[in-house]
This record gives sequence, C-alpha cells and structure tokens, in this order.
Amino acid sequence: MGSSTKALVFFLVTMIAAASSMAATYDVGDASGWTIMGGVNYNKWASSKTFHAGDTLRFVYNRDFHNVLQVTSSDYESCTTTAPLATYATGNDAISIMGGDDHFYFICGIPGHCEMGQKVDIQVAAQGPAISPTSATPPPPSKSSASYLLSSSLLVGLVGAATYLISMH
Ligand SMILES: [Cu+2]
Repeated sequence: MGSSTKALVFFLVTMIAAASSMAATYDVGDASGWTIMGGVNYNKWASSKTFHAGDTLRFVYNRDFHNVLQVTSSDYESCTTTAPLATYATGNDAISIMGGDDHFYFICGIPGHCEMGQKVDIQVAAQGPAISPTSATPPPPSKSSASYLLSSSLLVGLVGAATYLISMH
C-alpha cells in the first residue's frame, strides 16, 4: 500500500471515528433536572445548547410527581396533555432525537405543571451530526432531516471508499 493511500485511509477512518463520536447526551435543566421547583426556564436552557439529530435528551425527575410527554407544537403551546406522541415515566428517561422533526416538544403531564413552565422546545440544528457540507450557506431549518440523510450517505460513501482502497492492496 502506497504511503499516500495509507494517509488517505487514515484520514477517512479518522473522519468516520470523529463523526460517530459527536452524538451528545444532555441532562434537561442540567443539575436542576425536570421540575417545577426553582423556576427553571427550560427554553433558556435549551437555547444555550446546539442539538443535533442523534443526540440524547435525559429527563431526570421524581416519577411520583412528574412525567414527560412528547407532544405536538400546538399541544405544547396550549399545554394539552391528552394526546401525547409519546409518554415517559421512569424518572430517568433517555430520549434520542434521531432524525425526524426540526422541533421536539416535551411537557410534564401532571396537571398545572406545564402551565408553570415545565415544558421545553428542543430545536434540532439544521446540519446533521456527521460531516458539515462545504457550501457557504447552510440549508434552511426545514431541511434538517434531509441534510442529516445527506451526511449519513456521505459517511456510507467514505466507508465504501476506504474499503475499496484497502481491498486494492
Ligand atoms: Cu411535573
């Protein structure tokens, strides 16, 4: 194997390793957890982060007093708890925000809690977690799942190229 090929393979493998290690886990509310105590502003918390498809949200709370409902945008706005898209109630819920929506909306389903501010709007960044496209202008937010797919296929392409280069020698 020529040294330039070796360098290229090393580069590709490094890129792939870096891309796959970028998924992050976020504790919602950090040390405060998921609560109505202390007046945590969850959207202020969320705006301090940059979420990517593939990241994990962790809701930590006392399950005797709270739960986590994933809801639609309008149910989030109106604090409607009767038609959740998903319900979590273990007290330590790890929720992957892999692919899908631009926004993930979560509220507490215990009466009154959402109204008291126990709600969070997680906006997933427009660009996928793998490899940023080289174009100067990022795609609009509505294209996030498409760009995530694009990054994924780029990754598959890199793996294919690396495999091909190795098999040539
Ligand atoms: Cu609650």
